[in-house]
Amino acid sequence: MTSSAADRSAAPAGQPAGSDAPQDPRSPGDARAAWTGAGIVAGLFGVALSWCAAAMLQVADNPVAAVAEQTVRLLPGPVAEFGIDLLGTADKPVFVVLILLVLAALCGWLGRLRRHGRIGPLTGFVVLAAVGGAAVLAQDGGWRPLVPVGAGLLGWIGALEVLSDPLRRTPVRRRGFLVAAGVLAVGAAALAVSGRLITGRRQVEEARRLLHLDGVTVPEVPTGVDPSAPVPWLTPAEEFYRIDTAFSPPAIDPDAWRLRVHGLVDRPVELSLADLMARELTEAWVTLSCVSNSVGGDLVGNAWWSGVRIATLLAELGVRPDADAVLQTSEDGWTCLTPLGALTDERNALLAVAMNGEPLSIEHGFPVRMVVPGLYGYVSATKWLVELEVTRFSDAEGYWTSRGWSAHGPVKLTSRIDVPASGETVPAGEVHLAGTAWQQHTGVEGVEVQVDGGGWQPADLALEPTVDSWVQWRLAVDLEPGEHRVAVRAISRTGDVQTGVERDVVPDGATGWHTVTFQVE
Ligand SMILES: Nc1nc2c(c(=O)[nH]1)N[C@H]1C(S)=C(S)[C@@H](COP(=O)(O)O)O[C@H]1N2
Ligand SMILES: [Mo]
Repeated sequence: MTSSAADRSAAPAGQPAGSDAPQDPRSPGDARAAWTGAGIVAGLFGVALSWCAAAMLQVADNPVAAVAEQTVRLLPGPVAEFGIDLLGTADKPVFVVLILLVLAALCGWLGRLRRHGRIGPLTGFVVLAAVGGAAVLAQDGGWRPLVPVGAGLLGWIGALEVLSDPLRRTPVRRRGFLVAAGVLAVGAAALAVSGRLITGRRQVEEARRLLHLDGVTVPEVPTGVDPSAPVPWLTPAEEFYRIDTAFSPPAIDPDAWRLRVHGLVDRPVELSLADLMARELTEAWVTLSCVSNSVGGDLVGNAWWSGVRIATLLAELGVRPDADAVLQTSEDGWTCLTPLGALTDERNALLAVAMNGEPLSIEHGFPVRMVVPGLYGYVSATKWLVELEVTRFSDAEGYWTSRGWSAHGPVKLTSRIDVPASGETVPAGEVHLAGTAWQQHTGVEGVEVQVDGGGWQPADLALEPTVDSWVQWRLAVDLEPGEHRVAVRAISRTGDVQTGVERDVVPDGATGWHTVTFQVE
């Protein structure tokens, strides 16, 4: 073809910087931007390639998710909590975007280094890949998760080679560069989309859809429950709060799932889902709440759970007398330690397979999770459960306990005002106050409301069918126009009055009365 002099005079790639590094004579700023762009596009391409490879190999965590997860693990506890507090349930997407931005910036810089030769960007990419490799190894172990990292590295190097070629010509081949960048960007998007389509999650969604769980019944909301309560009695799975450390929730094939029960027991076992379903099924209303819920917060939900009682199972296996705890491990390596007593007494501590009459959603622990009435989730409610080890508090530690949270996590007596909301304006006359209160497995006996610092008035409670779920309360009060302040407190079935002393969520749950201030006009 028309191989020009310019072609032949193009600097052989890989030569060190110097006179042969071509510059766009019209604008050095343009050239800089083009090299930065080349780095960023190459970066995106490599990330998309690794994500697609991870999906194809059904590796649970792609390298970016693994880096995100490991970074959070390395953060000091209070910093991680501050982040979760600040961002709430959006913490994970925000963090992943942050990591991608840092990566894009680094790749842009490596792109600029490419002007001066291959060694710089090559070293940079290898270092970045090493970070990703270390993160996936810390997650999963085994060689498989390393394949996507390798694919990403090759993607970075290859894409930058392709993009740097037109930029290194004299004169620079703008068109060639733009076409190559466009093709690679579209390729990256296509890889990302196909990764999404073939990810193991889709197959597991399908298996979940086809799964029939014998004996699981749809919830019948108890009569006596307030149907017009501002917060519904039953929390649908899609609205149920979600708290976990997983950047991509484990997608577990229900057929391949096994639960290993071992440790201080006479007869360790390994159970499949079919083994579990062959046992007697227990169903119950249980409210689940998070220790990180601040006063008035919404990290709490009530559901109809179906599952197998852990107490019966443990009794069959023969628990040794020196055991006092059970260490639970999830598919993604999260752990928590539960007092043995809470799993062997009369309460319905469950290996739950269904929530509100449906198999658990992937986000909420499919195929099997724990639900223990009366304990906060961080010490009891393991999702994607794969292992139970009967042990002793002196020999084991859970994920959050090793990060400064209390080893024991009994739920505190809590009440909340759901309407009116703080800052709301309501019409004068009879004002309807309503909310929820809970102390699972102890039960709520009464709820009292205080208006503008006056005396405590008893609220009406909707019938509570079990001590393991929340109660709904309401009270109508006559209020004059102006600003009003309402506080709430609960009284437990054991006669405790909810404390007004304000404490933070760390180490074992917040205390204090929920108070709202609103306008009446
Ligand atoms: N595998 C796993 N299980 C977990 C967690 C986790 O991070 N990983 N978080 C726990 C915490 S702190 C709470 S409050 C509950 C929340 O359950 P949900 O997301 O279904 O509401 O899950 C518990 N189970
Ligand atoms: Mo939690």
